Amino acid sequence: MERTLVLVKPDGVQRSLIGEIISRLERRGLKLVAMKLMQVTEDLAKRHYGEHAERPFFPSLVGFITSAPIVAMVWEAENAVEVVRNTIGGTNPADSPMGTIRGDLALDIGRNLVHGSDGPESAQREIELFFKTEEILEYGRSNDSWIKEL
Ligand code: D4T
Repeated sequence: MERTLVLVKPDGVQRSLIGEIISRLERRGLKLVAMKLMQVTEDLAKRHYGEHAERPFFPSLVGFITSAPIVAMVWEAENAVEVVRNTIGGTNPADSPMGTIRGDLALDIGRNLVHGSDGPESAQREIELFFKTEEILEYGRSNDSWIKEL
């Protein structure tokens, strides 16, 4: 089963939107397999956003993600990466459709509430940055057959 990393960024925690964001992913049917409230260090931020190191917004991105606690999660589903990206909406909330997390709850690209891995390889790399193997749980849900035809 595919897994993806989701972060409720500092703006989501400060705006008391942790529950709202988790709720949308839960209601979609994805399975939560790991979660923690944590402070991102500068080192972790730079590794997580390494692909943007040369971009002009990199320093403010690192400053923002380390500015206050975040919630890090691993969600599981078939095509979890794509499903989560679609649920979150586009990078710029101003262009995100209504019904998406960013389209409904955010306005600014630098305060876009939530992160979702952008592909299966980056998901694996990011999950390993944020979680130890033993922190990711395997369990069944009694309603699985009502979410997915098995
Ligand atoms: P994240 O990684 O936060 O889920 O966002 P996306 O996957 O949707 O978008 P991204 O990797 O291209 O950008 C990472 C992060 O940088 C911020 N950003 C991005 C910014 O502040 N200014 C910009 O011009 C861009 C492109 C927003 C998300």
